[in-house]
Parts: sequence; structure tokens; C-alpha cells
Amino acid sequence: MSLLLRITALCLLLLGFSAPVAQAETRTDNLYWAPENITVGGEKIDGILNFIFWLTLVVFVATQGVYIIYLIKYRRRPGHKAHYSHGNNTLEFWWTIIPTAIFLTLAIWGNRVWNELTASPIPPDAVSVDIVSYQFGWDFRYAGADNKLGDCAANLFSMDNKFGVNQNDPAAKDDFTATELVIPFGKTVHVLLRSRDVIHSFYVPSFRLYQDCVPGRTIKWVQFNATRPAELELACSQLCGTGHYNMKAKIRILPQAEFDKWYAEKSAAAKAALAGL
Ligand SMILES: [Cu+2]
Repeated sequence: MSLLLRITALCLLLLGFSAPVAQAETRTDNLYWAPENITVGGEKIDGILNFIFWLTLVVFVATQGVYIIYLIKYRRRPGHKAHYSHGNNTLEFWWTIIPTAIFLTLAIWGNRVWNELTASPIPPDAVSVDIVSYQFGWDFRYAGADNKLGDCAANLFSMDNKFGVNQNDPAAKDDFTATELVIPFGKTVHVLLRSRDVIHSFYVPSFRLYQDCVPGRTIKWVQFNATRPAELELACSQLCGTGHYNMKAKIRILPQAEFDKWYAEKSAAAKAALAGL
């Protein structure tokens, strides 16, 4: 390729003229704020985020305001002498106590919301999905007809066992896999988060959910309940290597009947594939 062509290609790339990729729902409103929350309990996270945002704004304006006033008021000019200040104990007391109280409030409040959203027992009819992240993509495994995911372990990951499933576990026989996360709305979804290589992150802004997938561990406490049908994009949120930018998967949230149909079809296909072996 000629140098000129290479430079042109690089410029186009830098300007964002790359190959079109499959897009999730395009946002048209509220572009400067978080996307619409579509999970039960997500409004609690929004409460904390909004509080932090407005508090930070007030503190920013107040501190920068004082800074600018002092810059002008105490600037160097003829006839004015600088004087040394030893500080003010009362002021120092308050500007230590108030931030401490704010940080403690945020820590307790955040912890409480985290517990409310993650510590409740998983309902028996929850949809369980095993999500395995890797450089650079996502794999999904569903429980199949028995509604029970087969056992898995990090030391079983291999080229032909990409979910690290224990093949001797009878519950593993009817599990099926998918390349997109398909879930119903109005029902609890329980996800197992794992990684085959480095740390990745399962981040879905519309669910107000952010959880790292850590190699060697199975994160079991993430559950959520979507409130409406939607098509979203799952994008890894932990810089995990050169292909990180492209580590995406589709999330499809369907009405229960449509989900059941999809599930039955996938389950039957997996069963047929197993029988054909
Ligand atoms: Cu990643």
C-alpha cells in the first residue's frame, strides 16, 4: 500500500470512519445524563448518583468561587502588604468534620443499597445465565430443560470446554449456549460472572449494574429484574487488551412468552445435537 493511502486510511480511522457495527437501540433523548433505568431497584442507585452529582456541583462552584474572589481581592497591588496567616482552628474543624460526615453517609448509604440489591435470596424461578468473558467477547450458557446449570470450575477451562463445565454432572447435559444475552422482563435474572483470562467487567448502564469478572472466581451475587422489552449492548468496561474496544454482546429483553419460545427452541436444538452425537 502506498504511503499516501496508508495515511488516508489512518486519518479516516481517527475521524471515526470505521466499518459499521451492529448497533443497539439508539438513544435520542437525555443524552447528557444516564440512560433510562429499566431495572427494579435501579432508582436507588440513581438516588446516590444524583446526590453525588449535585453535591459535587455545589462544592465545585463554592470552592472555585472563593478561589476567584481571593485571587482578585488579594492580588498584588501598590500600597497593599502581604501578611502571614496561622490558619483558623474553627474553620479547619468544620471543613474536616463536614466532608467526613458526607463520606460516612455515602459509605453507609451505598452499602445499604448494595445489600438490598444483591443480598436477597435468588427466587427459585429465576432465569440463571452463566456468563463467561474472554479476550475479546462474551459467551452465555443457559440451564436447559432441567432449569439447573451444570457444575463448572475455572480449572476445567480448555479449548474444547470454553465454559469449564464438569461433563460428569448430569445437570450439564442439557445446558445450551448462546452468543447473546436473551432474558425476559418482569422476572429475576441471576447471572454467574466468570472470566477465562483477565479481568473484564459486566457493565449495563440501563440496569445500573457494574461488576468485574475475575479470573478464577465465580461471581454469584448479581441479580436484576428488567422492567420492559429492550435491545441493549453489553460492552466490557475494564481495559482488558488490544481488542477491548470490540468486546461487545447484544442483550435482548423479551416478553415472557417470546423468551419461553426462544428458550424452548434453543433447548430442543441442543437436545437434538446431543442425540446426534
Ligand atoms: Cu474485557
